Amino acid sequence: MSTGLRERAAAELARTRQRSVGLTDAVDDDDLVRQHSRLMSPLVWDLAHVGNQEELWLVRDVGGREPVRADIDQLYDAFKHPRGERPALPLLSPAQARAYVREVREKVLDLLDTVELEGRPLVEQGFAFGMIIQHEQQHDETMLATHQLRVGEPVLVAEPPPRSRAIVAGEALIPGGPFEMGTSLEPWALDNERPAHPVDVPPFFLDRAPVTNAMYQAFIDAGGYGDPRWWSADGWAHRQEAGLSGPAHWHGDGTYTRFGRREPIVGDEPVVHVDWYEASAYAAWAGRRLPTEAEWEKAARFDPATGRSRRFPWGDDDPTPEHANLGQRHLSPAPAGAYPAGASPAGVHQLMGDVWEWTSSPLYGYPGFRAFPYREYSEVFFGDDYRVLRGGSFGTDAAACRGTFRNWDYPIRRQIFSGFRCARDPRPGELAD
Ligand code: AVJ
Ligand code: FE
Repeated sequence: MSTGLRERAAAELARTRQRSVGLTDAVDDDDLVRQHSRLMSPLVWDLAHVGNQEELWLVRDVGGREPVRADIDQLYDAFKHPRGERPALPLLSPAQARAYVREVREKVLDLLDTVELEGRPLVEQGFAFGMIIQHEQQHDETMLATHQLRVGEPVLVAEPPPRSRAIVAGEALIPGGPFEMGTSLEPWALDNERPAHPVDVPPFFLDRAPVTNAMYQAFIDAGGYGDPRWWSADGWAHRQEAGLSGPAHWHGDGTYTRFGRREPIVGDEPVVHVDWYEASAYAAWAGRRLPTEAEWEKAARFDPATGRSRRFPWGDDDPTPEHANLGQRHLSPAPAGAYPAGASPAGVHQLMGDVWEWTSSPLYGYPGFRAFPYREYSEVFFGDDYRVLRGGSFGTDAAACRGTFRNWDYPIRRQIFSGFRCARDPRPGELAD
């Protein structure tokens, strides 16, 4: 690994830790050890879990060093204890967790300068460091979701998102034909994004912006939550059992609560905190459907000028604040039209950032998938139980998101920053010229 890569890894580790510290220093110790929702861990669990994964992979495996705290591995193994059980475990206290993650990090920075990094797939191009940076960033988004569920005085502050700078409405035609899905080259891509493979995607239309709060309100006003015609059988059963009447955190009077602040709903911002059933019901009501995962990725990556799949809708450059609402710079999605520089060649906006976008697809491995470096990152989740989300949210860091990145959750979940956009097939004769 070159000096450049080592420096980049060190810088990304430091930048990431700053966010973890910000999210955990924002509340007091009582708040850190408390469970704000059965769906979430206490924040102090996330913090020590991040340190434990870093210890397992970087200190012990890559570095070949002695364990820092082998006795706590099972407490922070996400598969040993479901989230609901975590507050009752003999967890490290906030002070102990902070000291633990600092000690692990010191060892990692020490070994990063000197460790042999050739000849092992785990370390080639700094993969293990990239994996651990992304893991911490993923938990930073999880911790942000916990903050959204937390009851109490607001503690997080950020600049408001940029205003709309372009009118973005209607749909774009994505041309039919094969494109390359996934990646074999992106150095820090995770196992489920690999390998690159051709997929034939027939022509389809995709919304140029995510579905907004005003659009979603029209579905509510039209009685969408009371009409089983728009819902699948499972979706309708869940809507009734859970008593859903609108997105999570909406109060039904034109306001919602964001990170402890009750505010008027902004009509042109993408709707967030809807589950897959709600997104699918909206689409059915609108005479549309959710895009498949392959359609979403083709819209986000395919460059018709060259026939090549790029890293992002705007090209191969890493995201900047001009391209996308990522990285917790803002504490909400930005209005449709806020990121003209991030649009795709076909004129599809805000595919990256703002809200995770539900697709119709369940999570499976690509042809030729190989679990790496551990089955529990993604392979154990393959199957029909989960749906794939794409594109990242305002809470997702650029290091943990790209055109190939795949997220997933159960179709009933909406504690994540989940929204959607709609697609449709061409009507008969519509594309004939
Ligand atoms: C890829 C976001 C579904 O948070 O459950 C974190 C990421 N994996 N620690 C999750 C993850 C292990 C994962 N998601
Ligand atoms: Fe984890």
